[in-house]
Amino acid sequence: MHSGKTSPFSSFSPADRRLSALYRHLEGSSSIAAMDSIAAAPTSASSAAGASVFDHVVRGPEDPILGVTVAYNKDQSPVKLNLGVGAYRTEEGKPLVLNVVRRAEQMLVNDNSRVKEYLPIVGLADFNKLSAKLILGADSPAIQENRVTTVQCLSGTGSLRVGAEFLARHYHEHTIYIPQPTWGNHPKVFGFAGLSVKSYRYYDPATRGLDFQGLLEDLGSAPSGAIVLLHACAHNPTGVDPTPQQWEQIRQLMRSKALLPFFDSAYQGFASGNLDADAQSVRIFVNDGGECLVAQSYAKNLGLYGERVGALSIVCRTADVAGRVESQLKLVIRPMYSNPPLHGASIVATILKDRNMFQEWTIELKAMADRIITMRQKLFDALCSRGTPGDWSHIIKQIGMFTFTGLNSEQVAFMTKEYHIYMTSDGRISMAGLSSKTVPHLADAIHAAVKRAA
Ligand code: PGU
Repeated sequence: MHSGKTSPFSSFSPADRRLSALYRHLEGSSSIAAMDSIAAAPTSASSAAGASVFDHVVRGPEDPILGVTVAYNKDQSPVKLNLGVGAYRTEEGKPLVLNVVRRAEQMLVNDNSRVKEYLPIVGLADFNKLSAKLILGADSPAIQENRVTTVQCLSGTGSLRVGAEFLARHYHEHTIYIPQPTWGNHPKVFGFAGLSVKSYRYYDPATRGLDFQGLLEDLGSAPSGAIVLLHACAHNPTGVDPTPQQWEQIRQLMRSKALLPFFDSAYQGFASGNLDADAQSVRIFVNDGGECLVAQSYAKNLGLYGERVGALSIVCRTADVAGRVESQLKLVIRPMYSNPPLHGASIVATILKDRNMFQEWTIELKAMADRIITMRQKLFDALCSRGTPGDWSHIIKQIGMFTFTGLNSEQVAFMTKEYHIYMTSDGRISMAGLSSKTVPHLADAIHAAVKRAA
């Protein structure tokens, strides 16, 4: 703790220790002001007529990612462009519902034998089995040996949170290392679950590539048994992934120190366009027989964003352990949301269990990944043709949904104000929100922002 500063949670009950842990993690960072406004202590109970018992509640800040869409929606300009949230758009700038998803939904609606009963606490059995196969591979020894427990959760975020809550209750080491930088919600998801969040070096702004040495050093000096969050592919926000050789080195180091891998797989299929290739990082860890956690999201790769479909798998040493772990996951889930929603998981199960529909999905997925790659090339070419100062080759080297442009928060603010282009203040742009029509506008904005600072 900083001297003389007490946590706003210090006078709270033990039940608020989670907030306190998160406060300590964030203290000294710019997020601390935000945390103060998440939970300010009440001054006095209000009983006077007319006064609200919530008078002490301060307005919280907008979310750094989802808040970009809020600001975008308020802008009246016809040229406005939202490159904030990682959500796929077509060449026409429209949200996309995959054909295969429409087809699955039709089948579900036409099937009058379907009912709306509650799912079990762990969700739809078919969905869970097929999700584990999708990420671990159909021939995974861990699946064949029944050592994997999979529970359906509320998309990627819910899967991470359920995994974090389980670890906070049942794992001996409460420190989780997350990459620097990472998806902005990670520290909050893990901190609110009661884990202590630390970071490991990941991205080198000088090379705009992986700080592999820094990563190895930081994980090498982590306490034995610590949890390590790894982005399975298409690292958010940097678009920088380790090579297969580097993954192997990371695996060796982590296994030698008994560090526990927790994979976040939010973009399987979006990095390379191939579902198996994008799962390789996870599979090399599972194939050595060791244990790990994997959070999967179907938001991006099946375009099921708002349906909130995801899964948490915990790969264990033995089937017996996996059974006991599952029994405890149920105790985490039951008081949180009782059991997960039916519709989205039914769509996914319908597609994954039908050979033709699965095939159709892979084609549509590849088309989305390819369009993003084309946008990278177009933006790169547009900046080259404008002679924009600087090396922009990282735009075509980076992987997945985002480009981490290297633009600073002032340049981003300028682009928003003058060009109505919305993006996160760390300079991340969602390439999936770009189209051939909007590339020139973005290139003009980047060019002006860079020239202005130069
Ligand atoms: N993990 C990573 C690495 C992500 O990028 C995201 C989504 C998630 C998990 C959570 O996705 P679910 O929708 O819960 O499955 N990140 C996007 C979407 C907006 C957001 O922040 O939730 C993004 O723009 O970073």
